Amino acid sequence: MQNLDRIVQEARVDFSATDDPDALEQVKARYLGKSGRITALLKEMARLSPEERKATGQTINRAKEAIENALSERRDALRRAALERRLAEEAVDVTLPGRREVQGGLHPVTRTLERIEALFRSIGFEVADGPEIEADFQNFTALNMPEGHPARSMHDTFYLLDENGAVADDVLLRTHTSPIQVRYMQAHVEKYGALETMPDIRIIAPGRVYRVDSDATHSPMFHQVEGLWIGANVSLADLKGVCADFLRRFFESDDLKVRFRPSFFPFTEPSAEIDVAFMSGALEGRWLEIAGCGMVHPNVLRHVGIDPEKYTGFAFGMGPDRLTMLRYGVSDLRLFFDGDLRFLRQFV
Ligand code: 2U9
Repeated sequence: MQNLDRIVQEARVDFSATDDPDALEQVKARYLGKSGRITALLKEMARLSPEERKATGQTINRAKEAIENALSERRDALRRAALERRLAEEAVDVTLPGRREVQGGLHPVTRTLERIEALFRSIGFEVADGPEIEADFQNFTALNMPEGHPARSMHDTFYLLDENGAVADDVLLRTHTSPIQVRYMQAHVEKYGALETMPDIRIIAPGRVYRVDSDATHSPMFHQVEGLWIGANVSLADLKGVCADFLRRFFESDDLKVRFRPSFFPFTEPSAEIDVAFMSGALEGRWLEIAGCGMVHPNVLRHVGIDPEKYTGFAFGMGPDRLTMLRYGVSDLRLFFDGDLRFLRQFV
């Protein structure tokens, strides 16, 4: 069957000339499909005698098998070639150096804030929060700083513009975290004011504050943590105990010297500065001003609707930026806020 050998030979040539698997299936149809050449030969066998049909059938089937084998070899060859192409394309150079995981870390001031919060939580204080854009009442008036008070001047305070672009003198960036406590006290009075007695207020108020001030020890944005304890019998002795105990735990120094030096703040009376002295280390024996404190002024209590004849309380305030400078020996406050990673990475 000369003719059949030629067909098989042609199929082999056609298969090897085809590089695409889909096209290969179409080439296959030309030989083995419904109207393919082999199928046509098988159909023609109807005209043969039974003896001829048997012999011819065997020969055609051998040719068909040969074509099927050639087809499956070509399919395998194309599959292997595709796989090899993919492997070459997706090759990974395992000798390249790995990409290092970038190690992040908390900002040193955040660490100080978290430490302060944990220490106060451990003695039953709640951590309160509030808006950085404040109203005049909560930032100044309620804190016994009435109109005309120097702290309200535009030299000291960032005011915001109203919708006409004019300075809105009743909207400002909070200059201390005290308005957090004012708002907390107002909400507390709202909640318990109608009762015979109200539960104690025991909170700290950490956060960012803003003043028009900038040099090595002042930044226009800085942090404060203030604290407040209001109750029926809260005294100056409680103030001294809580503050001294906190400072000894914060600086991890049982023999830290703590002294209270009379001072003045509009929102407390009496008021005091708190100084500490370390008994060892680079700053040994030097008194450092570390915080301010006092008994909450009766006017402040009245402003939020608390009767100063029934309740008293103490407040304190400190600068966590300065505490961080002391703890890590940093001399310029601005380094904390420049975002220079060479500086910040030292604390990771
Ligand atoms: C209310 C009543 C009183 C908070 C207080 C200070 C004293 C104080 C400074 C320390 C360094 C601010 O961070 S600093 O610059 N603060 O000296 N702060 S008493 O008094 C309050 C707060 C809220 C309702």
